[in-house]
Amino acid sequence: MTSKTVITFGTFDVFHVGHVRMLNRSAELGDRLVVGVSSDKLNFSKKGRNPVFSQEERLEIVANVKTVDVVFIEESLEQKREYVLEHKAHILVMGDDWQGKFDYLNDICQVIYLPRTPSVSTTAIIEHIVGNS
Ligand code: C2G
Repeated sequence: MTSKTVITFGTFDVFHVGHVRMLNRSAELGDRLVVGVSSDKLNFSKKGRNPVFSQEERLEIVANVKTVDVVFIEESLEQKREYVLEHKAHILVMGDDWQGKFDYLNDICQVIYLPRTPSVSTTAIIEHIVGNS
């Protein structure tokens, strides 16, 4: 039996339980989990604000999750095909907020969207802290 590599992507800023569950559920789908952590620049271009934690800090946090085998910095959303090929991934996992967006990669890997953990988000955590300060 050949071993299966799973790849997933995210910013993982202000790391929370929704993040760790997504990583663990992704890992269960294969034998090796590779994670692309969005660069600060990519995050700024998507969300219009800098992440709370720098890309080096976010990379270090994700690398220390038990189920994660390999981490790298994701520089651009458009490079998904290169990343999948470079890491020889069999399965691409994304949260279901990206439903359908990466189906075009079906020719090189299986594309799976997993449901997000409800009621937890980096934005809500930041708002909570600000509101209570
Ligand atoms: N997540 C989750 N439940 C939440 C919040 C996040 O399952 N309540 C998942 C997301 O679906 C994603 C991962 O945790 O799979 C990381 O979340 P984000 O950092 O919000 O990811 P995002 O900024 O959407 O980055 O190439 C795409 C980007 O890198 C994705």
